[in-house]
Amino acid sequence: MALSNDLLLRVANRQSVERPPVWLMRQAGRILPEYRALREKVQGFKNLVENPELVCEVTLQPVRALGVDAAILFSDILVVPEAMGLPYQMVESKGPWFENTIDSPSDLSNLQIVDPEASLGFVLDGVKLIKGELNDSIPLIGFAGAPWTIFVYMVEGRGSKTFSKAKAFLYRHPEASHKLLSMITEATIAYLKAQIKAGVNLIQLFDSWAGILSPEQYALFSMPYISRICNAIDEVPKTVFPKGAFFARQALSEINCNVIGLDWNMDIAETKQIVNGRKALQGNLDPCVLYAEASVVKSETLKMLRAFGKDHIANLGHGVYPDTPLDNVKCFVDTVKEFAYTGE
Ligand code: 1CP
Repeated sequence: MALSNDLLLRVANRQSVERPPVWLMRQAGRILPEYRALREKVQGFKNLVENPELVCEVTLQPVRALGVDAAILFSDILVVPEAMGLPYQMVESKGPWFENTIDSPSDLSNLQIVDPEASLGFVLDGVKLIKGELNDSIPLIGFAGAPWTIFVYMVEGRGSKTFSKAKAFLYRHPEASHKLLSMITEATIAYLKAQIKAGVNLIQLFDSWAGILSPEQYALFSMPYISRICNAIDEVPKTVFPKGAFFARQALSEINCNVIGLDWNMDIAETKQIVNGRKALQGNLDPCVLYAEASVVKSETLKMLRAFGKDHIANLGHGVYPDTPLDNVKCFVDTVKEFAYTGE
């Protein structure tokens, strides 16, 4: 079905557009007063994530409030390790916590193969409700964590400063690491295919902890699994966001994805040289620019748009921080929407 605003999909498919599409990572969340109000009523993050009606409502909040060019499914990457047999809790103002973790190769036998229709139905029902409400206005982005980032949570059991547990597992148990990464990859492919069947128009892989690996480890333990997922999915365009892995840009240009997401450490001109027109690019304004005065938000956004030129999806270099002034988020979105490519 044709969408009335398909800017995002056109850029992902390398078709021409009059201006870049814009959305923000973490646009559904604490920046919006209506999200904070709902979170006060609904006790616990998981009660939100596991309720399709609320998932739909929270997904649409930033679409209404900000007029962005895409909706992103409200969920979390952690639903996959949970479906594989490691339940998580979201501890208020601390973050995720897993009661059971993968401590040794023998723990892999506790993990299950995932049937998304059976164990992640709340996400798929949410997608169907969102698609109905969006009524073919803008695309819906589905997502999952990249296998390495999910591996980190399964081994560490929470966020970390050093990630030494997860990295130690790679060095001590390379074979079991590959086995676990393969299991996560298979679960992720099934999950993303189910999201696509339910209606998402593009998928994004979040490799949030990509940057803690050495280039050599990244080539061994992350890239092959991302590539396997991209090869398994040809129904919709695919974005890969390798946070912090500036060294992976060349290899990502050569795999079967459509868009590479950049963080703010990655220089735009240098990235364009490396990628050499093979992929569209997404990003990469420093989220902290949005704490500045509106005039600075505007000038920095325009500087970014001009540096990227065409084949660009405007976004931040990572998720928007919860205490960002909402007016500045709007200023960022509006600056992109008022921009027009001139005929270079
Ligand atoms: O109510 C709250 O404030 C809880 C905060 C919150 C939110 C709003 C969490 C806990 N997850 C989410 C939603 C979420 N998570 C989305 C929604 C869609 C949107 O972007 O608007 C998405 C895409 C995610 C994905 C996610 N979860 C990632 C990858 C993206 C990234 O930011 O790098 C990661 C690493 C997580 C784990 C997670 N979930 C929540 C927190 C606080 C964390 C990170 C904790 C850590 O540092 O390890």
